[in-house]
Amino acid sequence: MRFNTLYFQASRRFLTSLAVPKRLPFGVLTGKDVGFFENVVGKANVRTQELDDFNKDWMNWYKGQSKCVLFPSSSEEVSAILKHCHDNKLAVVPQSGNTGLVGGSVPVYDEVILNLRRLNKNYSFDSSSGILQCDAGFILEELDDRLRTEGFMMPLDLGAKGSCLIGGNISTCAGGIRLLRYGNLHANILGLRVVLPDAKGSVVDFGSPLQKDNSGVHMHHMFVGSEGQLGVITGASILSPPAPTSVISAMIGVQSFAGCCAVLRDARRFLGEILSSFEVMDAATMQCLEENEQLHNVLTSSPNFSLLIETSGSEAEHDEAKVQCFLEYLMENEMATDGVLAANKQESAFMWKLRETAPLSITKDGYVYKFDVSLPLNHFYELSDAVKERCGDKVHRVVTYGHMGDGNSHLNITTKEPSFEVENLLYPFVFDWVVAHGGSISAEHGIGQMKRDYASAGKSECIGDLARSMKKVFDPQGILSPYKMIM
Ligand code: FAD
Ligand code: 2HG
Ligand code: ZN
Repeated sequence: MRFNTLYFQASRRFLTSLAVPKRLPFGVLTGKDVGFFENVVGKANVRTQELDDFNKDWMNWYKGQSKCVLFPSSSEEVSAILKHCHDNKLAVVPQSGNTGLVGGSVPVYDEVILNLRRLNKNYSFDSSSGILQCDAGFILEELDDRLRTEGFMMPLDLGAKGSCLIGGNISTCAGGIRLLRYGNLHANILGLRVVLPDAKGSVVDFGSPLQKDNSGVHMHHMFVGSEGQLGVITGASILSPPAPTSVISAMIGVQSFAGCCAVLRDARRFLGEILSSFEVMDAATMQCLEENEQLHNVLTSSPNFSLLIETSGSEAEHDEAKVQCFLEYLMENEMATDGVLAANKQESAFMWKLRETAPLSITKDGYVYKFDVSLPLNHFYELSDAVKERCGDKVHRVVTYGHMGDGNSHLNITTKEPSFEVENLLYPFVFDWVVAHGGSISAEHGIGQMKRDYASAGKSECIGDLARSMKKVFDPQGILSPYKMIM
């Protein structure tokens, strides 16, 4: 089997006006390579046909042309594969649940896809220390379910929890809806097993399964959020918090964004350590949920902003009294148009269904321009207003929801069809605006293919130079996930 290099052409439906980097002089997969891979992982775990699901991303924006997906089940197998790819200069893209939203998990050209979903054998948990050690291919929800049987939980939660894998979460430094309380993954990852794409396919344990370890440079943190640019994560030691025994959800209607900021300030004051989520959905989000999903707001005052808050604690009566008192304070001080406290798990689940269905509901409009930005709170919603003014009736909807408690806005602009005009209105306008207002162009989804051209926005040249030097150290042939975050 031999595939012609000239044939390869990157294909994407997103940001079509941006240039795609040329295919680099990597090797081209041969029958000999496929035979080698079959020897390493077994014939059944090498796939060379019907690869669309692996070549395409979740949003259906990017489509690579890989001719081969590998399903290793151990670090040793990953090591043998990466050593072979190093020696033959074959480019590789690590893939976990393929739920990423920036085109990072799919090939740009014909990279070999290293799918890690079979890497899910080793699992151990110490319920005294709360330290979990597991392979990187476990589904996030499965880990959470397992830990709950011992009174613990995963420190992160996100809408894609039923499909994403912990290795993918670590590689993207995924945020989600609990970050406000438990911190981002840098706070919870104690150690990582990583396989390097070097001449030995080195298997290295960075950090350790210990709470405290200052015996060297904390190199494991470099792999958290580095999107598979430096090595393939095959195992992790994670500090898991005890699961709360009392969880309370409530929704609060607010008329202005400044009012939402005041509610957040007072939520921190009233609810203190038990506040675990603070999410926002604007009126356009609610309208989209109604029109596209027939899901109706539990708040009846048709507010401009619907806030979803959650507390996680260990004393139900005490927590309920706190939340009740907080809601009464908001109403007495006319800070909220209305508020609803979930009376049971079903009501709470419905509130979260509203929030978690938002990313799906917008896709039903036709086409979505997606932004995931961090902004200081005083500029958080100003951006949405600026985009509304700029795009006017050229777009179908400007929808804003997100993790307001973390300063993370998910600004989504929908159109019926992809439009060059809208693309040119949004890019680079939004990124320039965000940088000029002290924000970050990627709060939690990463850079991938989507933001490659903007990755250096607001950063000094030195940072880019250092990142490229670092990549050379870990990935001397540059075979791991080329054309993405580090260019
Ligand atoms: P993939 O998409 O397969 O990969 C992501 C990146 O990591 C790619 O660059 C890939 O090459 C690399 N990679 C994967 N595995 C490894 C590995 N083992 N070693 C090295 N590199 C690797 N994200 C959030 O942060 N917060 C949210 O609230 C959130 N909600 C979402 C809701 C929905 C409905 C969807 C579809 C996505 C959401 N996401 C969210 C985005 C996505 O789920 C996260 O980025 C997630 O962490 C990706 O995990 P994954 O297993 O799907 O990884
Ligand atoms: C969320 O918080 C995800 O729901 C997806 O990060 C965000 O749809 C989005 O833009
Ligand atoms: Zn999010």
